[in-house]
Parts: sequence; C-alpha cells; structure tokens
Amino acid sequence: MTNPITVYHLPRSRSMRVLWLLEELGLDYKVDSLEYIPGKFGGAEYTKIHPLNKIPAIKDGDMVMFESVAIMQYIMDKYAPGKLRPALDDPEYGPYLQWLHYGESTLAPIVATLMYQRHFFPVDRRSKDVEAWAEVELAKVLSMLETQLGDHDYILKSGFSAADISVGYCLLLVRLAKAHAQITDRIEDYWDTLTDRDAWLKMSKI
Ligand SMILES: N[C@@H](CCC(=O)N[C@@H](CS)C(=O)NCC(=O)O)C(=O)O
Repeated sequence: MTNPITVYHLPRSRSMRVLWLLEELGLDYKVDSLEYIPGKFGGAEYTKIHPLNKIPAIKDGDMVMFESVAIMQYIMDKYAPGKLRPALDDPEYGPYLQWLHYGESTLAPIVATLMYQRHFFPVDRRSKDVEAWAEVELAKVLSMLETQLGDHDYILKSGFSAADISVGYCLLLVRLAKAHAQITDRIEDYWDTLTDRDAWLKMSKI
C-alpha cells in the first residue's frame, strides 16, 4: 500500500481495536499518537479530526472517519475482503455481525458506566446504586459471552474473527474497571487466548 491509513491512537483506548485488526491483517499503517488530556482527548488540533475528541479516528487519503467498529468494517471491506469474517452466505455471518457490534453497543457502555462510577467521577458524584446496577449487568453480558464461547477458543466455531477484536478489547476495559468479581475462569481463559496472539502482543506495545 503506497499511502497507508493513519490511526489516531491513545494507548488503552478503542484505537487498540483498529491497530489490532491492522496487525492481524498484516496491513501497513501509520500511528498518530495522541495525548491524554482529560476533557479534550488528543488536544485542540484533534478536534479537526473528531469534533467530539473521541478516540479512535482514521485518515485514509482525504477520508476521515471515526467509530471503532465502523472503522474495522471499513478496513476489512476495502483492504481485506473475506478475511477475519465468515462469508455472507455462511450461517455464522449473522452471529458474527451480532458479536462484532455487541462489543461496542452492549458491553462497552456497561463497562464504561462502571469505570465512571469507580474512577472518573469525583467521589461526591458517584452512585452506589448505579455501580451495583452496572455490576449486575456486566455479569449478565459476560455470561452471555461465556455461553457463546462454549468449548471453542473464539466467539465463532470457525475460529478467530473481527468479533473477537471488538469484544476482546472490552475485556481489557473490564480489567481496568477492576471488575474482577465478574471475570469467570472461562472468560479469563478466553482473555489469555486473545492476548497470546502475535498481533495483540505487537499492538499492545504501541
Ligand atoms: N463508540 C465510539 C466510542 C469512542 C470513545 O468514547 N472513545 C473513548 C476512548 S476509548 C473516548 O474518546 N473518550 C473520551 C470522551 O468520551 O470524551 C467508538 O467505538 O469509537
């Protein structure tokens, strides 16, 4: 690729999903490392890329886009058709899409709620009720993941897919939220399998 994608990145943020995917696919990319500035991630310049200063975003030629899972779909469709996902006529295609989005639409908001209640909000703005609600919800959504995993290594029976990247990133957030009580042995095994992958190991050092 002559003009690689630029990934706007902050360690531990959702840009890990994008870098992990690019590593799995063996695609070339550039990283624009952003500063952690509470209230304005990436600083004033980054507002030109993402008006809400949320991470990640990518630049591909003149095209700029954000939303981590949409970015993943864009990269796969454009640069790696057919890779890291089942074919459209495969019975696993629907479940694949469901789990790809489960990572950001279902899992991430619950973990984020827990993180705000435990870390980000000032103590006098935290709510024990909201925290308790998030703990119960997290146990439920992780239990669904556990059921899906069954006795296979990854979310899909057919093997590793982009859905594992979407969901797997959230398991890092679960750890950062110190929600260890909700991490069962099965989920821990899955985490170990994911973080043993070469692409994870390389990406997590960026
Ligand atoms: N749904 C978005 C969420 C983006 C997001 O909230 N990113 C976090 C970092 S992981 C962020 O930028 N937080 C700062 C903020 O919300 O102001 C995505 O998947 O890209």
